[in-house]
This record gives sequence, C-alpha cells and structure tokens, in this order.
Amino acid sequence: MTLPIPPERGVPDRLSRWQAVRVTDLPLHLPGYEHIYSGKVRDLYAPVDDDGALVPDQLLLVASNRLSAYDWMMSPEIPDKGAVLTRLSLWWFDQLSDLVPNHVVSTDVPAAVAGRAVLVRKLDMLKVEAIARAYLTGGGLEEYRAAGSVSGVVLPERLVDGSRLPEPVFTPTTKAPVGEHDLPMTYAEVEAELGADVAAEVSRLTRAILARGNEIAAERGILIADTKVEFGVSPDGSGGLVLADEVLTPDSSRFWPADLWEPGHPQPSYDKQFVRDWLTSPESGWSKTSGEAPPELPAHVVEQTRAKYVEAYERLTGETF
Ligand code: PZK
Repeated sequence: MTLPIPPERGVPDRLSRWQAVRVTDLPLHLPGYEHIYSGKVRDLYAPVDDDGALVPDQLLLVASNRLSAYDWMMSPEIPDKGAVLTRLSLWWFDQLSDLVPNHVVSTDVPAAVAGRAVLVRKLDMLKVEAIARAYLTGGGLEEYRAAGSVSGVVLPERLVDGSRLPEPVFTPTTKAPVGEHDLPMTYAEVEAELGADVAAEVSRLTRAILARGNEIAAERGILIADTKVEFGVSPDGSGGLVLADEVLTPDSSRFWPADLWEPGHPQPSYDKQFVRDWLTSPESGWSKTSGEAPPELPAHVVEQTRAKYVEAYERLTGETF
C-alpha cells in the first residue's frame, strides 16, 4: 500500500513523488526523540530532555531499510539494510580515525531502531557535497568525454567507462533539496563557499578517505568507484573538520565487484544489480521511461539484495553480520 507522507510530520513535500514509500516508513515515535527530517533513505531525530526541551548538541541518525533504483523508492524494503549500513559505517569510522575525527557519540539508541541508529554530535554542516572519484563513470565520465578533465583536473587520454584514475579526484557538488539532483561545483566555487583553507582540507580529506577505503576494500574483492562524504564543524568554532553522516557504504558510494571489473562498459553494481536487472527484464513488465511507479519487488530479488549488503559487510570487515 502506498500513501503520501503528511507534510505536517516534517517530511518535505517532494517526497510525495516517491510513489512506493510505504505507511510503515512514517517517522517513528521514538521515546525521548522528535522527528526533524527525512532524506531518501535516512531519518534524523533530535533528542529531547526530561522537560521536553530539544537537546541542542546531538542528533539521532537512523538508517532505514529503504532502497531507491532509477530514482524510485522500491517496495518492499530490504530487511536489515539499515543495520548493515550502520555497522559498516561505524567500522569505517574506526578505519579512518587516524585521518579525521567523526561525529559518533553513542550506539545506545531506542529499541525500535537498535542497530540502525547512531547518536551523533550536532555540527554545522558544510554546504558542499564532498565527492571523490577513483574510477571513471557516471557524471565524471560525461565530463571527461566532453572536456578531457573532471572538476578541472586534466586526465590521461583514452580513458573509458570504469577506468581507474591515476589517483582519486575531488569532484564536489552542491547540496540540492530532497528530490532534486546535485550540480557539479568548480573548485573555485568551493573556495568561495568555504574559504581556501577549508576547501583544500575538504579536498585532501575526501581523497584520502577514498584512497584508504580502496586500499582496504581491494584486498577484499570490492572496488569503490567513488564516494560522497559530509563534513561539519563544531558550532563553537573549535577544532577542525569532523566527518559526519555515513561513510563508505553502498548508499554513499559506488561499490563494484572486483572480479567483474572490466573497463569499457558500465560496471555491475555490487548491491543494486539484482534490482536493476529485474526491473529492466520482461518479468517486471516495467519500463524505466514510462513515468509509472515500478512494481513491487519479488521476494527472491529482495532476498538476493539483502544478501549482497550482508556479503559486502562481511567481506570488508571480516566479521559475521
Ligand atoms: C546532518 N544530514 C543529512 C542524514 C537525513 C539527512 N552530525 C550532524 N550534525 C548536523 N547535521 C547533520 C549531521 C549528520 N550526519 C546530516 N543532514 C543534517 C541527513 C540523515 C537523514 F534526512
């Protein structure tokens, strides 16, 4: 069953175009928390104290089980997706802790979201999507074909879809409102927004995070083509950049199976390939250009997709989910 989300519950109007967001995705009533915002796949809550006042310096970041493909929200949800991605993100924060501090405060969260929520430090978020690319595809490939460069960085000739770049390139974008697409930013625009010193640090850290991610993931059969990270700074102005949000998950990054990597054509997605293959197959009866909401995913596609998230977690961390 699909219903629009009542705007009075704090979800942006544009969410109404997500035809398959289900009744069960309405913001939860979490004791001690107030829902403040929902993105496509995550929800933000603010803790409230015993007097009902908002706690000013913390947020609860909840990862849902929602999955999007071809710009549509799928139904049903993917069981355990939020928990797998939350645990993966927490593991990466540890792997990256010598490069950059992070916003994590505690994993002691309400029972209703146990395992898929993190209490975090409320930061002043930078108004830039910090993206780095280690392999060429998507928007970066289009820019390379048109200009021979990405975000102003001149690249070698004859690169193709899926080529590994000599080193990660910083390709920042704007933060568009939910339901709209982010737009590329030039490095000069990032400097104008953040100042030259912060811009240089955001670029350096974003590329270092992706480089470290790939050093670790490549040994474990996964390539991380590109990633989006978010930084904030302490509202009191103390300290440097803090890594926020989720990090190096399949939702924030393109994960590719290393054994199938073959530059020259679009690479299969580690996590979404079963969904995309089924949606574009005759069995689904759906056309991505129809403008119609996609049909419900069959149980076998949901289960294969869940298994890919668990597999990515287990391969990367070496731990059992
Ligand atoms: C913050 N987002 C994105 C995430 C959504 C939207 N530590 C922080 N401090 C202040 N703000 C944020 C964070 C973090 N992380 C993150 N928006 C604001 C986002 C999850 C769900 F709806």
